[in-house]
Amino acid sequence: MSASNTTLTITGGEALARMLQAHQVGPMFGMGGFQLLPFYEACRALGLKHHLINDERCGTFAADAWARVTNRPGVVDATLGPGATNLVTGLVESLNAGIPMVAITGDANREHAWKNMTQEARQVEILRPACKELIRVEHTKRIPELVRRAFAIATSGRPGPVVLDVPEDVAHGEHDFAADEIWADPGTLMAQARRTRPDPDEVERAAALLAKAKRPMLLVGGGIHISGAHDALLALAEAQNIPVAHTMSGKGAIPCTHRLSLGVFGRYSRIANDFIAQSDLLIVVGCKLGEIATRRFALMPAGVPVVHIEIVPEEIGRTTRADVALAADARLALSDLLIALPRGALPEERADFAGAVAPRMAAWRVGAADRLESNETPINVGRLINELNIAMAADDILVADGGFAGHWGGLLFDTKAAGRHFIADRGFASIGYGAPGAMGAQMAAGPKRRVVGLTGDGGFNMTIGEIETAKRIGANYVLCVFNNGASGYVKALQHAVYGPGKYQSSDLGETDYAAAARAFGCHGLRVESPDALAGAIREGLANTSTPTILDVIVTRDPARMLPGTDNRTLKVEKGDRPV
Ligand SMILES: Cc1ncc(C[n+]2csc(CCOP(=O)(O)OP(=O)(O)O)c2C)c(N)n1
Repeated sequence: MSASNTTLTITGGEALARMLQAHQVGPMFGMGGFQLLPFYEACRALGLKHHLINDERCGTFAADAWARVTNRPGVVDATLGPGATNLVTGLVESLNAGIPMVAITGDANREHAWKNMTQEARQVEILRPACKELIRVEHTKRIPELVRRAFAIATSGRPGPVVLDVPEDVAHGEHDFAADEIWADPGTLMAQARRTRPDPDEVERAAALLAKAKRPMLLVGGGIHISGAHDALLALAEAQNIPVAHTMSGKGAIPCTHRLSLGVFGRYSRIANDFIAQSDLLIVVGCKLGEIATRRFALMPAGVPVVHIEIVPEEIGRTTRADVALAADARLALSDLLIALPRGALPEERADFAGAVAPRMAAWRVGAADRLESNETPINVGRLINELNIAMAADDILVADGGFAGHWGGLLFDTKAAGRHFIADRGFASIGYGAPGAMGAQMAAGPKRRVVGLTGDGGFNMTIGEIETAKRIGANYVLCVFNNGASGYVKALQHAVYGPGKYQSSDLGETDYAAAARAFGCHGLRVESPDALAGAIREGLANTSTPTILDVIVTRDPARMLPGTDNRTLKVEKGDRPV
């Protein structure tokens, strides 16, 4: 009998599982309930990797980080009602950051829906604005078609999360599927799917502007990773001698150690904003030019032409006037631009402009040495990041939580190779991403590549239960907890805006996170002295049999917590140390 006329009489839940298998999904994260039980049973029977998480929000964070490492859709599931509503924060992270994800939610049996069914909520309405698309599955027999649609939407255009909302009767109901209905379109298994080229006339205009520009710059966002456009970017930057600045999500666009790397631009700039002020052409790549990138829309200099390469056409011109719109996939647009440029010598001033990058960065490092090499106790966070720079391999990945972890990590961590080696949840900047994000990234990276997570104590308090998951599933990352006994970012802002001592609801109790980690069966080390950092990090990186939690006691002085000036605070108190 050929596959085409074999009949599979299976539940909707099994059809879902078989379709996910056809899409070659990685580990799935979820927490079950009655509605999706047939899906769970099919995962078991088919041998799919599915992991119980302790909180659905953390499931979405883990799936999001997994997707950032692989560019393939992360998969998460939740039961109806509270399970579904717990997905919201993670879905919005992926939506805003353009990360492909498929989320499956159980929903009420339609025979009794809206008769005060237990745990019932208007979850479709709650979830719809939190995702790129919500697909309500009304017929068991349509599951193959709708799963394919979910992957096509998740991976194309600006990728994003797609929710498949599956009522109980659809998941439990049976249908006679023809075996050849279970298939996946190979073009939709990962981002960037369905690449588009820019308008050739616009490419010519961009090339003409670039050919005569004396001080051009590339400003790069997270789209560079989604597109996998690193080689095309480097080829253009090197051939044309163009300095590259990036957002936090765009870190790794080119290696931070590259002679053309200006580091982060926008609110957390070191030297990049100064170069932007001198530039005569800005080429923006895969970046929304939002609040942080533009220093609350005050950064982009008037009168300097902007070429905007962006996959979502309507994003162009949304915050910043664009002179040339390359509405396209970043990789194709960058390579088309390079091809369209005239051969021959570059304008003379280019060498001076690009040549100034490395000495300026070196000078900045000298100025920051008091933090990077600080011997103070409690530990200076700059010293911690510097020790990670020394200890981590080019292929390793740093995952940073909201709060100071993202801020300090985005600023000071040096990627040594192009690619997504720094993952921060800048789509929504929720605290609580660090631990589950490190788990998802470690699952994606495999045991040979090491993942280090950074989290604040507040963010860790939110999600500590997920170290139980990490231990159970073998996500043996190293997690550094910035133990400052505070909702530190908030306390530092209160200090800067209202003055010393004017703190409200920003202190946390003292907690021994190393002991807590040991209680979960993980390796836990408390690090109180800067001299102990290097050894503790090495010990964590060498431990591939359990997660390692480093409880790092960092500064408790709110005057010294911010690594740089935050432009929302009008006055910066004496003692703040802008980097
Ligand atoms: C879910 C969520 N709630 C509130 C905030 C606002 N917020 C930003 S940083 C911060 C402090 C976080 O404290 P902690 O996790 O201990 O990190 P620290 O800043 O001290 O390093 C808060 C509350 C947020 N980003 N996300």
